[in-house]
Amino acid sequence: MVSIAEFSDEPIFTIKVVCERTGIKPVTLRAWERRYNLLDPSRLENNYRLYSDRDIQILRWITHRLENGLTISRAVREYHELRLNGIWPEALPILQTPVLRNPPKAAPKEYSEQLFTAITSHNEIKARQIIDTIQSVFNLETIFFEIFNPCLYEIGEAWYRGEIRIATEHYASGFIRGFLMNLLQAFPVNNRAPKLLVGCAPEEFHEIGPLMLSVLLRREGYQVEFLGSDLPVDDLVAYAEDISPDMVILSAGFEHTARPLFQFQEKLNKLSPKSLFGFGGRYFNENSSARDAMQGVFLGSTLAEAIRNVHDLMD
Ligand code: B12
Repeated sequence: MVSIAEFSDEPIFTIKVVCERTGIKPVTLRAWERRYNLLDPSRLENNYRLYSDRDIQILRWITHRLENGLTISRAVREYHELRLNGIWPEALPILQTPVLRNPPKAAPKEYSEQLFTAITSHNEIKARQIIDTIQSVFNLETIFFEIFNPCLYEIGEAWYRGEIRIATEHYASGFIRGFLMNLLQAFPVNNRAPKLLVGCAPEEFHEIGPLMLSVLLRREGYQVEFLGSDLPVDDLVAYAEDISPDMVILSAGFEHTARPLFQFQEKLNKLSPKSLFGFGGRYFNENSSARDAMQGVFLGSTLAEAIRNVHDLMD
């Protein structure tokens, strides 16, 4: 993680370059400066503005807050408050630079099929190339929901029909899991944000759903710890007692993995301060009576819904 303070404050970039790199229109940038005292760029003799690398990082941080639904005045106020307390926000990973986006050459479905072919033929070089391409043209939601999920679904179906080996299915999930872990670690950890623990119910090994959720929640600015698969309930409660998370989020895909979760919220309620319990996953999507019977909050049948619900609960 890199603090914005670590970027150079030498004024070298014109407004044109800054706007290209941040995706902000010049007129908007000037308005933000005027109305909210956001930046104080140096001036050339002809009065042209000059910005630093640090200014660009500040603007990227601000636009990321806007993408998260904050108003500009609130985002700038948050930034100024941090600075008043002597804190520099963490820089966003370069991955998120909007100006890298090129128009896609094909629809997500097509990339999903290409990825399926590359992975099921164990062609890692091709799979890497596809990942590099999709990262430069699509946002994370498209990559997760429209490329990875259909690809994994097809892999599951092909495995079920006996068309691909178990080794291939493991290779596929390992490849995608690896990419998601790298992504998770590339996002800054925000120590001041609500703390969320995310993982799988006992004996549940399908961790890609909760891992995707962790990446998206960390991108939203939450302090997320991804704990992986097969978490024993009592150990998790003991860990929650140690670190007092705001919420523990667990995923279950089968009846037998969901069963131990029925007493989970009750166990969390004995802790002080209490932590919320959020749950989801294939089993709950398919069994409305189970999700109604469960104590805690069903976060939704999709990850996008889960993000919205976490926002509401954390507010
Ligand atoms: C990869 C994979 C595995 C890998 C997982 C590796 C890993 N590190 O994650 C391994 C090899 C371990 C595995 C094992 C098994 N698997 Co499997 N597996 C899959 C596969 C191919 C992809 C799963 C995946 O990651 N999908 C992508 C994610 C994002 O989707 P998702 O998990 O469905 O999650 C979505 C929602 O459920 C929700 N969600 C998920 N978690 C959460 C959490 C919260 C809080 C919220 C709000 C939402 C949410 O959001 C997601 C996006 O929409 C699926 C195929 C498929 N159709 O999904 C089969 C599949 C799920 N597996 C299946 C089976 C049968 C098994 C095994 C029983 C096989 C066996 N005989 O050993 C074991 C069970 C292991 C266990 N106890 O958990 C079946 C399940 C059938 C069923 N309905 O019961 C499937 C559907 C394959 C098939 N077509 O038959 N599997």
